[in-house]
Amino acid sequence: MTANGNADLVIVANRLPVDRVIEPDGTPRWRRSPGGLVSALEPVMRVHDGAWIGWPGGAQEDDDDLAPFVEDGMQLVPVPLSAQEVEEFYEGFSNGTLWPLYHDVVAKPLFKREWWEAYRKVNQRFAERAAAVAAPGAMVWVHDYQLQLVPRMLRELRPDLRIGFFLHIPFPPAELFSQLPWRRAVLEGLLGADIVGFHLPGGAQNFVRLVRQRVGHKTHRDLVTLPDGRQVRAAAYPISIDAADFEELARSPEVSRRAESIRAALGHPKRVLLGVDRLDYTKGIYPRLRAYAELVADGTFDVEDTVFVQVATPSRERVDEYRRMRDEIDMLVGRVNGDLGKIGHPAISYLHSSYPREEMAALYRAADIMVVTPYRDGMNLVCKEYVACRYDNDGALVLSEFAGAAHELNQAWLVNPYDINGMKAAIVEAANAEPKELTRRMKAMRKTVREHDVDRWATGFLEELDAVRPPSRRRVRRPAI
Ligand code: ADQ
Repeated sequence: MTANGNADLVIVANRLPVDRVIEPDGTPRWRRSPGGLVSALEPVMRVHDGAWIGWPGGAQEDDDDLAPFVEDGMQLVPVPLSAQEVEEFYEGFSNGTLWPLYHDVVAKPLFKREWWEAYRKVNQRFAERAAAVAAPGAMVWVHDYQLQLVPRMLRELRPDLRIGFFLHIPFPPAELFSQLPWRRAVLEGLLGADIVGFHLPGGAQNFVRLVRQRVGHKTHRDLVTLPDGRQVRAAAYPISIDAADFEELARSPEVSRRAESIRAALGHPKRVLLGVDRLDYTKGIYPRLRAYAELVADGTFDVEDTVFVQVATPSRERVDEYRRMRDEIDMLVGRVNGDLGKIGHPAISYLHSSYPREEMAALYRAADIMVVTPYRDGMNLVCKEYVACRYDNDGALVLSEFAGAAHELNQAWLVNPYDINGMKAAIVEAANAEPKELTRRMKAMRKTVREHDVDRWATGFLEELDAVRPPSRRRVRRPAI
């Protein structure tokens, strides 16, 4: 179907929606890794005869056979990375430079010239694969901070395409972005797209302002006009979850039973607080647990009837900053439980595991208060998942005002994660809220999450991209893959 360059819709993302696993006998196999993005895009991919281009994970040797293949009706095109590219493009420039820079410099970004070279080289490889599989005039949707140069590189190869880009993390203000030695190249990379999407209007405004200041193009509101007359639109498309699906899962008898057994295993506490995050320094896990520990230490909460369950899945463990942060949190939890826990009643139940969706839904059902306190987060889907699972309109959400989701879920108890006393006060208020108050807030948040689901996000973006006038189909160069 699409191996000859016939895909009408091409998704270009850092990762493929499958992982390459090696069987005990040494045979490689593909295992589906369904995430929100793939389930949202799957239906449109089928309608459009779609292809998905991405890194299959791991480091590939030159002789690894990574030919395109078809999985569940989707053409999957692996982009291999060498061990050095994983280190320099992925762990280095993507996660050691861009991730901290785009998240308020919560950690210090490292600017290394060899990382930038690897980033350019890998982005070029992604662009070439996309150019090879896209049909004439196709829509190509490029995702996230690892691939910001792809839109321009792709347009140079295939000016006939309609190209969209979506950034899943915040786009920083000019004062921070301007630190990047390669700032102009990144802005020009993004300007290769017809539509550049962000979670929030603020991200789009930061981008347009930077383009005006640093590239010198004309801008008007959300539109950039390039010297050749082409226009680029920068706008907000807040991502979401499959709310109906999560709710259905939460209502299932298995999940209800599992939620009860989680509470039983915790000793039938009066109150369960929950945090669920990738172990990342942007997520504000440390100040949240400190705030909670202070509430236990001063007697506001008693470990005999209250527990904080913190699920923190390790990620990016080869990046120094992540290893350091994991050690710090591990130490804090050890100290808090040592000082404040009682036999059979830890103050914090701390878990590094990754769970299937059913277990996540059961955890959300088991929790009275969900505490989501990132220092900065593009959107944050965990809080939306919690809301989707609270079909009884109960449960409280304590949410950082620096998560993109705070713009939609403003009935949550909004907190500043840098203000420990403020966080403590909000947690206590949420814990003591009247059922009527909880219902009022949760009902409003549930309406938002139901009405703005991930399907609306994906189709909304693609409809606008589809409406972009296809450029002339001159100079179609399609390199072989
Ligand atoms: P993330 O930083 O990964 O995403 P988030 O939006 O919260 O953050 O998504 C995490 C996802 O992983 C959720 O669907 C959650 O259920 C799941 N998850 C977390 N811990 C888990 C565990 N232990 N087991 C199983 N599943 C777990 C980036 C940006 C966000 C943005 C998203 C989407 O940083 O700001 O919302 O992309 O654009």
